[in-house]
Amino acid sequence: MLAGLAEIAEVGRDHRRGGYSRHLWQVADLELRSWFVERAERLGLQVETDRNGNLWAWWGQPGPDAVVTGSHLDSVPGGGAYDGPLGVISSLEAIGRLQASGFVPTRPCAVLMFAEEEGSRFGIACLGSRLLTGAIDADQARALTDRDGVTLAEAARKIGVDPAHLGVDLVALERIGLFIELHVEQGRGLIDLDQPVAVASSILAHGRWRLTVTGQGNHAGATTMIERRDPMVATAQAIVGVQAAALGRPGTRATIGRIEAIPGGTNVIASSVHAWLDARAETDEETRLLVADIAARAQQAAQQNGCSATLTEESWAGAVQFTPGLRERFAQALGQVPQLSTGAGHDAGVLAAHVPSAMLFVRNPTGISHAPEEFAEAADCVAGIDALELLLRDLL
Ligand code: HGY
Ligand code: MN
Ligand code: MN
Ligand code: MN
Repeated sequence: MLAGLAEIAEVGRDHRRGGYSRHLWQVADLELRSWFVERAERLGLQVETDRNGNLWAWWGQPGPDAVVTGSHLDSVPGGGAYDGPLGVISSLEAIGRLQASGFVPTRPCAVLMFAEEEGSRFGIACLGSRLLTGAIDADQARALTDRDGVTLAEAARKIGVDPAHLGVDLVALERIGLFIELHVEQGRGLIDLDQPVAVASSILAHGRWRLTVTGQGNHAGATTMIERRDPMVATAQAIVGVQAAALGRPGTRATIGRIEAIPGGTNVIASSVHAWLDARAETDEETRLLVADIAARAQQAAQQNGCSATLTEESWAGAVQFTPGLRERFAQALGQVPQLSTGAGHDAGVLAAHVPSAMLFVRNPTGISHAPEEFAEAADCVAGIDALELLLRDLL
């Protein structure tokens, strides 16, 4: 295992779910941030926090036209050890190697650690990069709430980030000449190709929606089965519809990974149910059609049970094609490296609309991600760092 991964191996371990739960500005995330600062300072890098809580570790003077590399340290609930941290650690390792070899960069360089990439606390993935680039409105972001009802503004203030300053940060953004994110692969692409490393070609369009099904809260014992308007049953049928809609549209993906019954009592027929939908497809259009299909099926399921349903968009990220010039340059510098599309979202995808961006993927032999089984062999992690170091040498 990489030394950096071993150093943080106990931070945010989730003994109930398995794996790691590292969520924005909560105990584990704050510990990881301190670790990042300490690790970067050991390399002589200057660390700063931008107005959105993203951390930048500068090798030399900040910007302009900097080569920026990095990823995130937060996780999904019960996530793996590699999604995010592998990119941050590989970036620090690659810079350490360049320094040790006496390499002198001709342009500025930074390691960037993005806040709330998974959206596990406030519901919107890539929140740090969306705020940085203005892809999310600052007022909308400030009002986001976590599961305990704490707003992003309150959480920011608590750890010393001024909520009034959250939002698009052109000064920070304009320092980035190009961005590279190394990431563990989250599917089976590199297993099938029998290769340790790939360059990313594209990211599927994806978004999150909230399905709210409303019925009539009532007593579980006193209400006959015929009398009920049970939103839990309607939601169960709607979820079967989610699967049917995606299966009927080849290449699309749709998931309900989280539901909440209100009020949530064993002997209470729920009054309403929230179910969060994650939907993805090759193109924006296909994703929209998939979601419209799901919405129609949910309406039907609600009606059959005397309930009503609404499907509300919570976030959206259009399909991304990574900067072709950069991809070609990387493919040339790295030799016979494959190019791979991904179904997972990334901060590099958000940045790609503003600055040349690229990604490297490292093989995941389990093909499983967002779960404790996510893995990368040490030799493949080293191959990833080798590739990143080579690219930094080329670009710096
Ligand atoms: O959900 C995603 O695609 C990513 O891992 N944030
Ligand atoms: Mn992830
Ligand atoms: Mn990630
Ligand atoms: Mn009672």
